[in-house]
Amino acid sequence: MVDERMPRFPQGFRWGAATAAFQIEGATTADGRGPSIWDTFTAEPGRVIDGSNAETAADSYRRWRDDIALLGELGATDYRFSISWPRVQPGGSGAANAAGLDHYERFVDALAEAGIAPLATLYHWDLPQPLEDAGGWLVRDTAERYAESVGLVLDRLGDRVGRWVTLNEPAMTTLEGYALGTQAPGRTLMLGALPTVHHQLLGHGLAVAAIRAASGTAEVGITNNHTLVVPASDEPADLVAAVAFDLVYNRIFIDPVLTGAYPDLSAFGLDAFPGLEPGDLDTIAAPLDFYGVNSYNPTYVAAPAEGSEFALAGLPFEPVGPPAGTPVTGFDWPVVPEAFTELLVSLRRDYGDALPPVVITENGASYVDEVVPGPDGEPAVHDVERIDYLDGHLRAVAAAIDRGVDVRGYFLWSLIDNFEWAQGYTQRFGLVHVDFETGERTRKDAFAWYRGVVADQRG
Ligand code: IFM
Repeated sequence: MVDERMPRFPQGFRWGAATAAFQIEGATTADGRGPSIWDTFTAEPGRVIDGSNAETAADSYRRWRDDIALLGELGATDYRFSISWPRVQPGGSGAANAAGLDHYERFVDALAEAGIAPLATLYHWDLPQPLEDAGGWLVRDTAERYAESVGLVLDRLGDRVGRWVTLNEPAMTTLEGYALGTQAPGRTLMLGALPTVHHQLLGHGLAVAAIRAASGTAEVGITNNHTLVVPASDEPADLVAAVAFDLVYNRIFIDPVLTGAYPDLSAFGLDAFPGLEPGDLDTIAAPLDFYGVNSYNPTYVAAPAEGSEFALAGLPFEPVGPPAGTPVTGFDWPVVPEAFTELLVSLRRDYGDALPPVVITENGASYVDEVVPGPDGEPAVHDVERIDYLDGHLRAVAAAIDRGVDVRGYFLWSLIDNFEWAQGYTQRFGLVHVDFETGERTRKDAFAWYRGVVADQRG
């Protein structure tokens, strides 16, 4: 158990928690909300491991006051949440849905009353289904439609929200959603998914322009998911495989944003990035106020084993398990806090001054959490492993700051248990346990632990 005092973070460091609309809100048909690709995906048999859907989830569309009260109790300075595109513009084009915007306006106003700063994500995977029917992120028009929806949000909330994240983890949309088909919209296009990289990043650039045009003071960034790529051995084939994996997982999503160029993809037989048109890179590389990093674990990569699904798909790499004895989370993700430090230091090393101040927009761990009677008979969750994970990873952030990385904030994933995409309700990341039958919230021990850290750091 953790006992050493946490190092001091810089003055003004932001302490938050994060969630996403589809994962917590439920109420998928309330107030004119339209269908999203995740409603469609979850309705297809076999897509979600426990056969569940997010029709109720954590019921936060109705219980949002409870969520804000939890944030207040936690002492959080900030809350990262996402705005559901299908609530705001149900068909993905055309007029705004006033009732959807009313909801977020009430929500943001209540956050302000509680003294909590909003960090609003404008796209966290819930693409309106009609846009997917028209080609989804494979087509350029979706970038334009996205920018239009951002304009509708800005018209209503631009005077209330001071910080925006354009996209959450475009890598997952491309790799899991369009290449492997393990997430919505469930396409299995392998390298054919690459245009979705460019169209998402173009949407990001157009959204940045819209935000700049709407406000001279608003701050904007993108959130990418990053993993430290570790070759499985020193064998040249594994080293080459690790470089290739790094390209498609990390670099194609960060290089254009920070350097205005895609990395060389000749290892994948490509001489130009699919979908790229003249002028796009200038739009994509517009200066940002912060760079959002989501990271949970390193990835160990080897050359594809003969006959493996990766080899058969023509991919030059294969992710493999961590070294024996490495602790893992409920998701089987390796717990290696030092890798988090290395990742942050490598971003600073590789991008230098092109890297804006970093905000950790997600980090956390899922475990099997059991509600048990506490000493006073009240329900309790003793999530010792999560506390260890969080403690180690916060210290890893502090170590990166010590080594010169400008990190300005930490958003713990997640405030409450929620719908974990294709894993349904089998993976719990929350500081607060949610009974998905009744909606009842139970603070886990990690909640009190994080509250203590925040109180200590905020003085
Ligand atoms: O739940 C997700 C979140 O939506 C995006 N980042 C990773 C989290 C944990 O898998």
